[in-house]
Amino acid sequence: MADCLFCKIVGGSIPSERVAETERILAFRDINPAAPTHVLLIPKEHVADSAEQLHGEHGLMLAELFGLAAEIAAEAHLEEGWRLVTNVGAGAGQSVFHFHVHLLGGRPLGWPPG
Ligand code: DGP
Repeated sequence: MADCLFCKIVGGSIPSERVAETERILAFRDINPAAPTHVLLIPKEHVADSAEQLHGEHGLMLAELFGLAAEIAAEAHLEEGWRLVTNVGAGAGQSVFHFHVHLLGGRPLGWPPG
Protein backbone atom coordinates (compact mmCIF):
# COMPACT_ATOMS: atom_id res chain seq x y z
CA MET A 1 0.00 0.00 0.00
CA ALA A 2 1.45 3.29 -1.13
CA ASP A 3 0.62 5.25 2.00
CA CYS A 4 1.51 2.64 4.62
CA LEU A 5 4.47 3.25 6.95
CA PHE A 6 5.29 -0.43 7.37
CA CYS A 7 5.06 -1.08 3.60
CA LYS A 8 7.67 1.68 3.23
CA ILE A 9 9.85 -0.04 5.85
CA VAL A 10 9.54 -3.32 3.91
CA GLY A 11 10.44 -1.48 0.69
CA GLY A 12 13.39 0.26 2.36
CA SER A 13 12.32 3.85 1.67
CA ILE A 14 12.00 4.30 5.45
CA PRO A 15 15.01 2.91 7.34
CA SER A 16 14.66 0.42 10.19
CA GLU A 17 16.90 -1.71 12.34
CA ARG A 18 16.21 -5.11 10.82
CA VAL A 19 16.58 -8.13 13.09
CA ALA A 20 15.60 -11.05 10.89
CA GLU A 21 13.45 -12.01 7.94
CA THR A 22 11.92 -14.97 6.19
CA GLU A 23 10.21 -15.25 2.83
CA ARG A 24 6.99 -13.71 4.20
CA ILE A 25 8.00 -11.93 7.43
CA LEU A 26 10.20 -8.97 8.34
CA ALA A 27 11.29 -8.33 11.95
CA PHE A 28 12.70 -4.95 13.01
CA ARG A 29 13.16 -3.00 16.25
CA ASP A 30 10.35 -0.78 17.48
CA ILE A 31 11.34 2.90 17.31
CA ASN A 32 9.78 3.49 20.75
CA PRO A 33 10.76 0.40 22.76
CA ALA A 34 8.55 -0.63 25.68
CA ALA A 35 11.02 -3.29 26.86
CA PRO A 36 14.75 -4.06 26.41
CA THR A 37 13.75 -6.35 23.55
CA HIS A 38 10.91 -4.88 21.48
CA VAL A 39 10.73 -6.23 17.96
CA LEU A 40 7.89 -5.83 15.46
CA LEU A 41 7.07 -8.77 13.20
CA ILE A 42 5.09 -7.96 10.07
CA PRO A 43 4.05 -9.75 6.92
CA LYS A 44 6.01 -8.22 4.03
CA GLU A 45 2.77 -8.11 2.06
CA HIS A 46 0.02 -5.84 3.37
CA VAL A 47 -2.45 -8.71 3.77
CA ALA A 48 -4.45 -7.15 6.63
CA ASP A 49 -4.78 -3.84 8.46
CA SER A 50 -5.09 -5.69 11.77
CA ALA A 51 -5.68 -9.18 13.19
CA GLU A 52 -9.45 -8.92 12.77
CA GLN A 53 -8.97 -9.25 8.99
CA LEU A 54 -6.98 -12.49 9.16
CA HIS A 55 -8.39 -15.80 8.02
CA GLY A 56 -7.41 -19.27 6.89
CA GLU A 57 -5.30 -18.31 3.90
CA HIS A 58 -2.96 -16.43 6.25
CA GLY A 59 -2.12 -19.59 8.20
CA LEU A 60 1.29 -20.15 6.64
CA MET A 61 2.27 -16.51 7.15
CA LEU A 62 1.21 -16.67 10.81
CA ALA A 63 3.09 -19.92 11.40
CA GLU A 64 6.20 -18.31 9.90
CA LEU A 65 5.71 -15.21 12.08
CA PHE A 66 5.39 -17.24 15.31
CA GLY A 67 8.36 -19.41 14.39
CA LEU A 68 10.54 -16.38 13.66
CA ALA A 69 9.46 -14.77 16.96
CA ALA A 70 10.61 -17.86 18.84
CA GLU A 71 13.98 -17.78 17.04
CA ILE A 72 14.47 -14.09 17.89
CA ALA A 73 13.52 -14.71 21.54
CA ALA A 74 16.02 -17.57 21.75
CA GLU A 75 18.79 -15.46 20.20
CA ALA A 76 18.01 -12.63 22.63
CA HIS A 77 18.19 -15.13 25.56
CA LEU A 78 14.72 -14.28 26.81
CA GLU A 79 14.65 -17.38 29.01
CA GLU A 80 12.74 -15.49 31.74
CA GLY A 81 9.78 -15.16 29.41
CA TRP A 82 8.54 -13.09 26.51
CA ARG A 83 5.25 -11.91 25.08
CA LEU A 84 3.60 -11.49 21.70
CA VAL A 85 0.94 -8.78 21.44
CA THR A 86 -1.16 -7.53 18.58
CA ASN A 87 -3.30 -4.43 19.03
CA VAL A 88 -6.60 -4.27 17.16
CA GLY A 89 -8.05 -0.81 16.71
CA ALA A 90 -7.15 2.63 18.02
CA GLY A 91 -8.91 1.88 21.33
CA ALA A 92 -6.38 -0.89 21.97
CA GLY A 93 -3.47 1.36 21.07
CA GLN A 94 -3.06 0.43 17.41
CA SER A 95 -1.39 3.30 15.55
CA VAL A 96 -0.09 1.60 12.39
CA PHE A 97 -2.72 -0.19 10.33
CA HIS A 98 -0.55 -2.87 8.74
CA PHE A 99 -1.00 -6.09 10.76
CA HIS A 100 1.94 -6.57 13.13
CA VAL A 101 2.89 -8.41 16.29
CA HIS A 102 5.03 -6.95 19.09
CA LEU A 103 7.66 -9.22 20.65
CA LEU A 104 8.46 -7.96 24.16
CA GLY A 105 10.97 -9.28 26.64
CA GLY A 106 14.02 -8.58 28.78
CA ARG A 107 12.14 -7.29 31.82
CA PRO A 108 9.42 -8.66 34.10
CA LEU A 109 6.14 -8.55 32.17
CA GLY A 110 3.16 -8.10 34.44
CA TRP A 111 -0.10 -9.95 33.94
CA PRO A 112 -2.78 -8.88 33.29
CA PRO A 113 -1.34 -6.07 31.18
CA GLY A 114 -2.48 -2.52 31.96
P1 DGP B 1 0.77 -0.29 17.38
O1 DGP B 1 0.64 0.82 18.39
O2 DGP B 1 0.36 -1.65 17.94
O3 DGP B 1 0.10 0.06 16.08
O4 DGP B 1 2.34 -0.41 17.11
C1 DGP B 1 3.00 0.38 16.20
C2 DGP B 1 4.43 0.48 16.65
O5 DGP B 1 5.21 0.96 15.56
C3 DGP B 1 4.68 1.44 17.81
O6 DGP B 1 5.11 0.69 18.97
C4 DGP B 1 5.80 2.34 17.34
C5 DGP B 1 6.29 1.68 16.08
N1 DGP B 1 6.71 2.60 15.04
C6 DGP B 1 6.00 3.68 14.57
N2 DGP B 1 6.69 4.28 13.60
C7 DGP B 1 7.85 3.57 13.44
C8 DGP B 1 8.97 3.71 12.56
O7 DGP B 1 9.06 4.59 11.70
N3 DGP B 1 9.96 2.79 12.70
C9 DGP B 1 9.91 1.79 13.63
N4 DGP B 1 10.96 0.95 13.68
N5 DGP B 1 8.86 1.63 14.45
C10 DGP B 1 7.85 2.52 14.36
